[in-house]
Amino acid sequence: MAKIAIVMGSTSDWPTMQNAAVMLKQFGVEFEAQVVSAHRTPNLLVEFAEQAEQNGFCAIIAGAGGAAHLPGMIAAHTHLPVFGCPVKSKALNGLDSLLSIVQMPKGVAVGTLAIGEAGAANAGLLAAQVVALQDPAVREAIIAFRKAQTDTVLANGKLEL
Ligand code: RP5
Repeated sequence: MAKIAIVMGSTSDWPTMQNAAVMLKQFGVEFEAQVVSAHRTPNLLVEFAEQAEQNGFCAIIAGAGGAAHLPGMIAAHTHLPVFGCPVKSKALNGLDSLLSIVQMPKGVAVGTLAIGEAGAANAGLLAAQVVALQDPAVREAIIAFRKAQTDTVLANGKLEL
């Protein structure tokens, strides 16, 4: 089965990025998570991105905060789909992370998710949807998850005082 890579700029991003991992695990999608920093380990970034496909990954989830160059730089070194997760920064609440990730130049694509935990979880969901294109078990798991979510909302949607 194709694996998903989850990379992040720092161990401090893991509480956010583990939401992507939880989502992938829920759908039975294999993943590996590791720290790869655009600024602190630039050579590792290039090595990781260039070897990602031959290492069995079919998509990459990349999360970073502040001057969040990781997703864009990874996308620059691979043709695999890259999903960028803006991690909430202390100084600017993640707006800096979002703008750093989303404003890619034409010709190098990063699919940018929302700031914080919801974005990371949705990156996991999107990556699972990529895997589901080739994997019927993952496809069924995603369809069941979406149905259960809808049923829960419909069952609890009536509000009273
Ligand atoms: C970024 O700087 C990381 O992605 C992290 O969000 C932020 C802060 O990193 P630490 O100083 O907590 O290691 O590169």
